[in-house]
Amino acid sequence: MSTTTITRRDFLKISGASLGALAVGQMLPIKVAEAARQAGMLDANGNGYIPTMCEMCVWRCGVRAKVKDGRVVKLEGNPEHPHSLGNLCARGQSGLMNTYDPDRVLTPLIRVGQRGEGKFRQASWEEALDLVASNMQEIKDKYGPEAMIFSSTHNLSQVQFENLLNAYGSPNYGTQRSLCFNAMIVANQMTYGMEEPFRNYGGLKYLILTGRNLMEAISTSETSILSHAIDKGLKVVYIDPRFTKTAAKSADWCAIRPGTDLAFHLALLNVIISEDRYDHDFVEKYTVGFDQLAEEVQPYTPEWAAPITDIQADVIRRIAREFSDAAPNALAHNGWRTSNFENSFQTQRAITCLNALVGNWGIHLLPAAAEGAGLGAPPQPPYPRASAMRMDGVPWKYPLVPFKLGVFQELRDAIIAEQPYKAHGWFISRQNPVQSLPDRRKTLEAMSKMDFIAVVDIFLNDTAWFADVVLPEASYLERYDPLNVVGDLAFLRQPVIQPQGEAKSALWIYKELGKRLGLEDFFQYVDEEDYLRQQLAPLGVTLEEVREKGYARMPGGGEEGEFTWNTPSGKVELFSDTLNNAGFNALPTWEEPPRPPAGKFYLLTGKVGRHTQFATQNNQLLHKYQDEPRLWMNSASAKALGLADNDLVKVTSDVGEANIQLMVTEAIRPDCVYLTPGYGHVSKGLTTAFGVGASDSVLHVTYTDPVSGSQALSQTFVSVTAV
Ligand SMILES: Nc1nc2c(c(=O)[nH]1)N[C@H]1C(S)=C(S)[C@@H](COP(=O)(O)OP(=O)(O)OC[C@H]3O[C@@H](n4cnc5c(=O)[nH]c(N)nc54)[C@H](O)[C@@H]3O)O[C@H]1N2
Ligand SMILES: Nc1nc2c(c(=O)[nH]1)N[C@H]1C(S)=C(S)[C@@H](COP(=O)(O)OP(=O)(O)OC[C@H]3O[C@@H](n4cnc5c(=O)[nH]c(N)nc54)[C@H](O)[C@@H]3O)O[C@H]1N2
Ligand code: SF4
Ligand SMILES: [Mo]
Repeated sequence: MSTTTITRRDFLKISGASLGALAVGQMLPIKVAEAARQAGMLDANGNGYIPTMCEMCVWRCGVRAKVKDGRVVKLEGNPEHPHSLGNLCARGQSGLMNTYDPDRVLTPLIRVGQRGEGKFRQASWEEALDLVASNMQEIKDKYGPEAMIFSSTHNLSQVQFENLLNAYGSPNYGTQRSLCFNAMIVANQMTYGMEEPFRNYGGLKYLILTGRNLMEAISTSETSILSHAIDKGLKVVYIDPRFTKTAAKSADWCAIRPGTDLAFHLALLNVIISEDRYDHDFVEKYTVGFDQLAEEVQPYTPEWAAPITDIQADVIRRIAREFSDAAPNALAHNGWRTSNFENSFQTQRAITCLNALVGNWGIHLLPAAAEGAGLGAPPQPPYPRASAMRMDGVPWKYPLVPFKLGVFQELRDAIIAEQPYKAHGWFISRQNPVQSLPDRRKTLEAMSKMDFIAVVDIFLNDTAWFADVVLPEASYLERYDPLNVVGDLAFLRQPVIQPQGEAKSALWIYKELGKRLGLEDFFQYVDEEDYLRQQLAPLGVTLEEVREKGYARMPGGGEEGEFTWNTPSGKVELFSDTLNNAGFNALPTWEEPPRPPAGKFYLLTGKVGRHTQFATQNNQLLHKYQDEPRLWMNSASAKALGLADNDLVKVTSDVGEANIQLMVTEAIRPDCVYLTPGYGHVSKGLTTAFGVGASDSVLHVTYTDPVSGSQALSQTFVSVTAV
């Protein structure tokens, strides 16, 4: 067992019951407390509300944190935040338990046992930072900066993490994007010349959701807008092999065969074109390649698609007609992860074409605002040129994948293969690749090849468990982060309590590492507050003013020019020359997905409303209210296998196996099983989550779409047997 950090009793001593003995407000950051008092947010005893932002998922809803006697006692929604509109989801409300989790890492840790044994000793920041920096410098000197891998998942201080890796000079950067939405982004870029248009639900009458489980896989404002729109009569067609909470709120649920969403959408295109139901005006003025598309989809009739998708031909035809009848108030949602198959990219392309045919641009699809434009930034010199090729194959193997997206799973596999060269170090921040990459065995193998691994997290997560040094970040209620721009507002994350233990902000950690690596010119901010002041400079507001409301208004946009799509033709590209020139299908074309051999099931994954990814299972409140995960199996399949509800079963894929209890249900196709992601943690430093459930990442085989670099999780097939 680990000799980590601080015991539960120590924790209570510093943060819990004994706090009553402290002077009131003593645990509040002094400047924040001063400003809050002056603004009348805190009473004379230091109790009241401080505005900040949630970080329990990427939506970063506005929060009003209720503080009492120097502790956060409740989190409420900030009504002025456009994401939450005054509400917080179950995860957001439970956020204080992440901050007060007895498993928090509160001092830097240095490994003392074997890697993966979980034995660490506490260390000072000085020692831990020196150790990380000297290893990074040694790797750079011996093997070049490319031998150091960096990886992190979307967060507000990521801009400075990227600053560190770019200044250091490594081209090897892994993010969650290729595990998540590469197919959607690259398809949108090919058709529209932008990453993701904004979806406007105002006046929308008909919506097709393809594997976008918005009622559980929450996108705060969109989830609530959708919910209200359904109440007001929006008709939703939901396509998912599983009956989810979104299916329950939809007019139609089509239990599609996994991986065949492309056939369904091609058939919709076929009906709309062959029955002359498309918006001629929009197609002629604003698209290229319609004739080629019309020819391409000719064979894809509903009768052709029915046996492939298991959706009846008359249902497909009805949906196509209803969809086009509702034009332009019809929308095919581009989803994020669609079918989770290698052909998802073509499905995404088909979805973009469908939207063009009903002419919903400018009404239900709008260009998204540029992120963060208008804020100031610390000055810095240009980055050194990274001369080595990227290990993830961008662009030499994946010519259309933007550098920013990358192909993380390929990077991991290249580390194992030591191709095109050998990597020696890995710096991971705010990410849990041991859980989030498919095929855990491979991820652990890649980690075992490293001379050195450093992790920045708030917990000893499953990846930190295998690290040499763990650097503890202050929790989101204890730190500043760079501003977050949402629409025309820039929101502030400010500490509502002092960091516990020795935890520090990521802005501080990266700057300290930069200093030790001789890269101080890239980190020209004195501290977090100075960083924010530099960001706010062009806005003409002071940090003190922003603290009070929790946000600043961005300067009004300039004159809006006429909109054109940023594609080579300046139009919506139904036929894409870019795809053609790169040797890929320029039109959405049928690509047959693999099917499970007899006796095997498709293994489905998908979010649940009360957890975020692999990060919240240790939260004691969320843990209490979320049922322990079981493997969903259709009752007919269970019967055929002689299995009953709650039986312990063994799930076996080509790369791993896991034992888990069965949940017999009608809510899934007979040829599929489903497992909630985020369980089966390996770190014993997560004392609440450890030993609960099983990990689907152990089972997932690594498949990658050659066009977008997206992984394809539903392509993993498993057998299920009684234990
Ligand atoms: N509560 C909560 N909300 C979240 C998150 C979270 O962790 N927790 N994560 C956020 C993130 S990062 C993301 S990317 C989004 C993801 O949100 P979604 O895009 O909705 O993704 P998932 O929940 O992964 O999968 C959605 C559905 O796809 C279905 N599916 C699997 N294979 C197929 C197929 O072949 N065809 C079709 N049509 N459906 C299929 C699954 O059964 C599942 O119900 O959610 C975001 N919101
Ligand atoms: N099997 C399976 N695999 C999947 C998915 C799936 O549905 N099933 N979903 C995919 C998707 S859509 C995505 S986006 C990826 C996500 O994959 P990851 O990005 O790897 O997963 P997260 O769980 O978001 O990792 C976040 C880490 O940040 C830590 N953390 C939380 N708060 C803080 C903080 O304030 N500071 C710091 N430094 N750390 C913090 C948490 O402890 C956690 O270790 O996974 C992908 N992989
Ligand atoms: S959706 Fe929930 S977890 Fe995500 S930021 Fe909003 S309140 Fe927090
Ligand atoms: Mo994601």
